[in-house]
Amino acid sequence: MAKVQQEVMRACRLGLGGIVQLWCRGDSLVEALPRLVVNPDGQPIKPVGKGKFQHGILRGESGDIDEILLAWTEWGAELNCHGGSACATAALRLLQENGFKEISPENWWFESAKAGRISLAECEARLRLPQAVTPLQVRLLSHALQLEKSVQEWIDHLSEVEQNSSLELLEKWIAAYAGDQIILKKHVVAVVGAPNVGKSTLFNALLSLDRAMVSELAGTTRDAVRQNLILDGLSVELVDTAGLLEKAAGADAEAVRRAREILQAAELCLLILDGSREFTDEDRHAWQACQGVPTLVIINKNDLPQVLTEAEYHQEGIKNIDLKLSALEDREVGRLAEMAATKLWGEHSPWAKTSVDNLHSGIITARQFRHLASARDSLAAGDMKAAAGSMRKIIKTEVAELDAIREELKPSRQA
Ligand SMILES: Nc1nc2c(ncn2[C@@H]2O[C@H](COP(=O)(O)OP(=O)(O)OP(=O)(O)O)[C@@H](O)[C@H]2O)c(=O)[nH]1
Ligand SMILES: [Mg+2]
Repeated sequence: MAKVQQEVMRACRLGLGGIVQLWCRGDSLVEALPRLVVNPDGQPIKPVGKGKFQHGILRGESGDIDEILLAWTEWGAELNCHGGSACATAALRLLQENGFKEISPENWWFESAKAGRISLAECEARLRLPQAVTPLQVRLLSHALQLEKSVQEWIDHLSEVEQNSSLELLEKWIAAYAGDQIILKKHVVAVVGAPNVGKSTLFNALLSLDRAMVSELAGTTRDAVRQNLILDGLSVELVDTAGLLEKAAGADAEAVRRAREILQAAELCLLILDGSREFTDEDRHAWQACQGVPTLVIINKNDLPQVLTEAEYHQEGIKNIDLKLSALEDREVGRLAEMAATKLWGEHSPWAKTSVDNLHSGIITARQFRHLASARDSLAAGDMKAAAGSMRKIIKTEVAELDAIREELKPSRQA
C-alpha cells in the first residue's frame, strides 16, 4: 500500500441519493488523481484550475469503476460519483488503495476549522448538512453556511445610529432560534393504546404504506415498528407500539415494557381508543401511562356503531377527545396528521417556516445562541463593543471550544 499523502471524506451518506461526493485533499492531489482518472479518450486527465470541472472515468487495475465529474476547489477536489453504494464503495476503495486515507466528516471539518480554513459556524453547519432529511432542514442549514457573512455584516453596520435596528435584528434571530430547533429536530410520535384498538391500522394509514402487520387478534404487534416521514415540513419518526396489555407474561410483558418506555420518551403520543366497544381497564392503563406526555386522544373505528360514550371517558378524566376517525376507511386520517403537526410546531408555525427564508438567521446551535443572547443583552445595555465581541465569538475559531462543540453534536449524530 502506498504512503498516505491525501485524505478522502464521504460528503454524503452512501446509497441514499443519486450521487455521492467524495471530497479529496492533500498536497499531491494533482499528481495522485491523474493516476486514477482518465478522460473519455482513455488518457490520464490533466488537472484544470480551481473552480473548474472535468469529466472523467475512475479507472482501477481491474477496469473502469465509474464515470465521474471532478470539481477542482479551493481546498482540493470533489469526486461526484454515481450514488449506488456498490459504485461509491469501489471508488472509495480505489482511492484508499492509492494512498488516500479516509477520514470522518467530523475530523475533516474540525481540522478545517482548527486550521482557520473555515469559520466555526460553517463547521457546525457542514457537519449537520449530510444528516438533513427535509427541504426545510436543507434550507436552514444553507443559511447557516452563510452565517459568517450575516454576522460580519451585522458587526459592520453596528453604530450609534443603527443601534435600534441592530438590536431589532438580534431579537428576531433570537425569536427564530426556537423554530429553527423544531425544524432541525427528529420528532418521535408514538401510536399507543390497548391491544386491538387499531394502532397498526392507523400507523399504516398515516404513512399510506402497508408497513406494520394488522390482524383481528389482540397482541399482533410486539416489537415497535418505526418509520420516518415528513409531516408539514418536519422530520418525524412514527412508532407503532405493542398494545398495553394489563396482565402480560414472558415476551408479552417485555413488549408492554418497551411500549411504555417508547411512550414515555415520545414527544407526542397518539392514544387510540376503540369507539366500537366500552372503555376497558386496558384503556384506563393506557390513558394513565400517557399522563405527563403531550397526547392526542383519538377514537378509532368510527365506521362501526359507537358504544363508547362521552360520559364514560369523562368519568375516566378524559376531558377532551381530539378526533374521531376510521383508520380502516381512511376517514379523517389526514386531519390527524395536521393536528399532530400543529402540536409539534407549537406556537412556531407557520411563522418558523417562512422565517427560514425571510430572516436568514442561520443560528443553529446552542453555542451560537448563547453568544447571540449575550450580544443582545450587551447591546440592550448600550455596550456595543461587548455586543460585537459576543457576535464575533459565533464565527471565530477558538480551538478550546471545539471539544464542547463535538459533544453538542453527539445527539444529532444518533438522530
Ligand atoms: N371497523 C374497523 N376496524 C378496524 C379499524 N381499525 C382497525 N380495525 C381492525 O381492528 C383489528 C385490529 O387492528 P390492528 O391495527 O392490528 O390493532 P392494534 O391496535 O395494532 O392491535 P395490537 O397490535 O394487537 O395491539 C383488525 O381487524 C383491523 O382491521 C377501523 O377503523 N374500523
Ligand atoms: Mg398492532
